[in-house]
Amino acid sequence: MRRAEVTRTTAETDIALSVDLDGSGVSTISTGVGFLDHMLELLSRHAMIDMEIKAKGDVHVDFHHVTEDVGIALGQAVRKALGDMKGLTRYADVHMPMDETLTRVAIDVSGRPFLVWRTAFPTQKVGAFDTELVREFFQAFATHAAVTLHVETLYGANSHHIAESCFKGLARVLKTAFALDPRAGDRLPSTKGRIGD
Ligand SMILES: [Mn+2]
Repeated sequence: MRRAEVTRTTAETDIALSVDLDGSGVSTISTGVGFLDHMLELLSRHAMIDMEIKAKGDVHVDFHHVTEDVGIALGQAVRKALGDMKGLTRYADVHMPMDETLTRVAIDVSGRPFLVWRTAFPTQKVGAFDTELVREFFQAFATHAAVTLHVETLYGANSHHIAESCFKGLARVLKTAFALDPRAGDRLPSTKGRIGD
């Protein structure tokens, strides 16, 4: 059972979240931030990871804390759910189109947190959401899931499309990299015999 729950409470946010890596992409998501809910729903659907996420944040300040903290909690839950990583596919990459936008996402479920971010947004906001928070989410997720993640938008003109291509790209690399490879059996995907350091 590759499932995990995380609760995380600070003075800024209160988050309860669960994931099932072997789900069918069903989610119940409520963060108080419409655009973030939209991104997390499509992340769940295209990663085929079931997600329940309830988050309350200090959204009267702005959406920064809740976006970053959901990224932290989701990363922690995913890392927990991955367990011993035996038989894991580990690597994946995708070119994700979204109308005029094309974003490339590559992952190594390495146990080593790293984010390379080469994505810029033509506008400061999508609706009420600050586009710079997309990077904050990815940074928090990569750090706490302990994955090496490269995101590069090759071209694109619409901020909503650019954000969506990043999240859908993440979804598809998680789906592939988290899949168990039947030929690997219970071996770790590392000639070193361990993942993480
Ligand atoms: Mn959309």
